[in-house]
Amino acid sequence: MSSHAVEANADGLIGPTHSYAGLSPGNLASSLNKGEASSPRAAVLQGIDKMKRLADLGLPQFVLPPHERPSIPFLRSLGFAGTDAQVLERAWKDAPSFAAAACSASPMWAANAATVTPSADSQDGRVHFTPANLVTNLHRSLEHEQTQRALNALFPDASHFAVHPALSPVSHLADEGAANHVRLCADHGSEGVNLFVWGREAFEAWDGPFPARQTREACEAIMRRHTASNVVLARQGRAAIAGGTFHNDVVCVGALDTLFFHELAFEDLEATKAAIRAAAKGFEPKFVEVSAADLPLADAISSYLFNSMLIQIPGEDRLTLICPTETRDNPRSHAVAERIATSNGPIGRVEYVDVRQSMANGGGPACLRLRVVLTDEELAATNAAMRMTDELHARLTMWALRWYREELRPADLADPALLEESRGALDELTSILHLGNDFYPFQR
Ligand code: SUG
Repeated sequence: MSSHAVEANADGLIGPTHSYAGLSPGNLASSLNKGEASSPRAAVLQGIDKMKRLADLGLPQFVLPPHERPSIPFLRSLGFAGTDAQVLERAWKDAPSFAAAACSASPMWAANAATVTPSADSQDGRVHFTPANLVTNLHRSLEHEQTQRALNALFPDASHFAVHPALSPVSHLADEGAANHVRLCADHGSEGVNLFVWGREAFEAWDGPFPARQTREACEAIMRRHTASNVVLARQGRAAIAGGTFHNDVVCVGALDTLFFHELAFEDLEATKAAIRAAAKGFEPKFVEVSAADLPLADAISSYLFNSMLIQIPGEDRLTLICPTETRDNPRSHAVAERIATSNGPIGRVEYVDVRQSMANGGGPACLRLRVVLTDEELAATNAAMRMTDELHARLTMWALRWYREELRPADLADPALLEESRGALDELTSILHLGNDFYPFQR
């Protein structure tokens, strides 16, 4: 059965501690920019503007709130005691790597917030969410509980939505959410193909130079709990991971019947394509493949051509690819993007968006958003206060200008005034987004 459905986006609002701490081995941008000064204010404004742009194109757009950072509860769990300011000071003195992890604004990358199965693909007819445990990196492993809370706030109606807890936070079940999942379909409301991409097996002795962040078994567990139909499991290319592809969405994006990817994305490309074709019901998948000769992997990763949003603008026949401005700045990537748009294939247009602050940590336009396919009835059951409108855009802009610092150096993360500013910002945000006054640990 197929009903009318749309693809909504929920973007992570960038938090006041946005910084470059070099926390993610295998994510080359994060390592390269370690120690640089960041601009939390520019970052959050770029994110807010991107959300408005998508909303203006006619796609439902939601805001996922930042998490409480620095995470004082996490530092207390390590035995640091005293006032909150003392906890922070002692942690920076005795365990600086843990303190840095407690400060990361990484929940901004909502593609890693959860894996989503739309109701058209689940047996009980509900939309299923599993927050990603993100166990591979310490700073990201702190996210899933608050993410679950945020998803419950946005999707509160249990008759339409099932928000599961994260998988057990162990390396065997390492999960990075929707960044390793692609859904292809004839139209959003009909049954799709769920492509899960994994980097290693739970009990495999992994010997790659960089971590493989998703296990096959994590994908299988999610598929089972979501009762997802039509699943294709594909191994991520080992060479891609070794080259800096820490998530599949760095080299691959799909929408409707189209899969756009780099030739090194999958370990066995032909088998992956055959499995997708066999699983597709009522449509013929279209593959838009970019060769390493046209675009070396290193250029794909530094320019993030594939970490783009592939969307169908209402009323248009062909898809639009929304790339980061870095794609335009790289001559090879730019040439590929322009050729695709003029080649009469499924992608008819390329646009560029400035998310440079996030990009410097390896987070492009596609990293910042979680896609959620919703029927009209499900859309009506979401929390309307979290939906981007002109009014919310104006309010969030004023809010950011009031609370966010223009510049932040890594050493500033230890400043107790930053903790106070962050809490002030988040406290006000809970009333803007109607989250209640016990949404964050510091409010409880
Ligand atoms: O997990 N960077 C994130 C970027 C996530 C991008 N998401 C997707 N590709 N879907 C990560 O590696 C760096 C933070 C720092 O180094 O301060 C960081 O966490």
